[in-house]
Amino acid sequence: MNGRGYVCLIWVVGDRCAVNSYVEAVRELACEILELMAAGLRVPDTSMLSNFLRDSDSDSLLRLNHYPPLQLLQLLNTSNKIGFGEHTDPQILTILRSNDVPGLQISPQDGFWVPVSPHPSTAFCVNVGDALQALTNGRFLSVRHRAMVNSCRTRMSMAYFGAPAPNARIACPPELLSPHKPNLYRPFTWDEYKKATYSTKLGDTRLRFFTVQSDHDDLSE
Ligand SMILES: O=C(O)CCC(=O)C(=O)O
Repeated sequence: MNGRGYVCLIWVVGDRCAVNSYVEAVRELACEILELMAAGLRVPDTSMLSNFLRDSDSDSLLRLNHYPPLQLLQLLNTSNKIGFGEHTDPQILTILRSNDVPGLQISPQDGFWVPVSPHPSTAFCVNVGDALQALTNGRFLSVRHRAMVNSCRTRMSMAYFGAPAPNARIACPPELLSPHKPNLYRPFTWDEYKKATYSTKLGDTRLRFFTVQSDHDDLSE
């Protein structure tokens, strides 16, 4: 268990393990959603987003989260109700599924949190990640979210994070740019973005390092 009161396990997608067929199914779901998004944006190549996830070097991963109930945490002298602190997902698209214990909240605007009801047998929660925000020049926005612990029940969730390959170039296609909608983000590689992610705090907005205006920003500031 880590200091934030939850346990998390990470599988690097592509390893041989029992969860591979689940990962393949959710990757396919993520790809279909991305193809519909690309069609909705009228991008001529509708697989231009899903191709990042289909790449054999894709850096996608599956994370399993386990949030013990607050009652149990209090016995261990930790009473933090926040199981997973607020953040945006750095990747392209997240497909999240949980048991029937609520806890996920999204923040459409600063300081305002909306609970997301779990529907374990019927629904996935789909989050736009930072890389998709950059790829669509801000048309789809990366959603800030967090997970709260339940007072008496254990919450479990599993999140598939669809990501590009390390050397993939994240750049908005020219069809989405115009003099009225100039590029908001400079092109970057997924590797560069991951470095920015790991050198900042969980809740930081890392896309600000890649905005066109912040070309000269220093990550160490
Ligand atoms: O457990 C949840 O509902 C949220 C998990 C999450 O945000 C994450 O794993 O990045």
